[in-house]
Amino acid sequence: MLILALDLLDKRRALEIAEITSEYIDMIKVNYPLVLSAGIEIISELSEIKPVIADFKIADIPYISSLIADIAFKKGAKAVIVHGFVGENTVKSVLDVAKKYGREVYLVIELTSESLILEMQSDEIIRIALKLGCHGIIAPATKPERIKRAREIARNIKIFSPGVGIQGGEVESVLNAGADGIIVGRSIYNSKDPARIAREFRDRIRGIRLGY
Ligand code: NUP
Repeated sequence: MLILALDLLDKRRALEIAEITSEYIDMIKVNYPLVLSAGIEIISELSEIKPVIADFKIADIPYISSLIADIAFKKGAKAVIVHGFVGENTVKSVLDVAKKYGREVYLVIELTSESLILEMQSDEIIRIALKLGCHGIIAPATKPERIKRAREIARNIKIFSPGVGIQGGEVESVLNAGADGIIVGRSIYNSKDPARIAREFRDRIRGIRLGY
């Protein structure tokens, strides 16, 4: 599974990159930079091209978190990303909204960048994801050993990993550690030929899946 992280600020360029890579990607992840500059409607527009994950890293009190998730789902997002460190009540409030819409919730277990406190808590966050029935977790491609550990604890949950490419994560080590999908942004959209790079990532993923 290849997820495009579309962190562009220009709406037209974002839609263009989504279109030209759509053949090779499975989902599009949006984050604050694009949504704050292009407006929330971008979720609906991109959803016409590929399913959208709203990476709002929701980390607020349950009431506010459920409002944020509700807006994302109303605009058509297939999934939202929530910070696991907020604990069960907030995660549950988002899951309740997701159920209403038949959508998905992913928990960040720890960041690709330094995240000292999270590193001490990530096993517990995985347990929350399992206990409450989240659809998956976001685990760092820059720390394949953490993905491996997550896979050991959570056999039946999706693991998506950002941090491949510019941040140093490698497709092979991430997928071999047990991730189901990689999230790639700058390596694709900042390249001279985004469609070709997306296709290359797609082919590498397929190659690993087939054991080449
Ligand atoms: O731990 C995380 N690291 C990370 O980079 C959790 C994330 N959600 N991300 C997101 O993945 C980040 O916000 C960005 O949207 C994308 C990585 O983009 P790039 O480094 O491939 O350009």
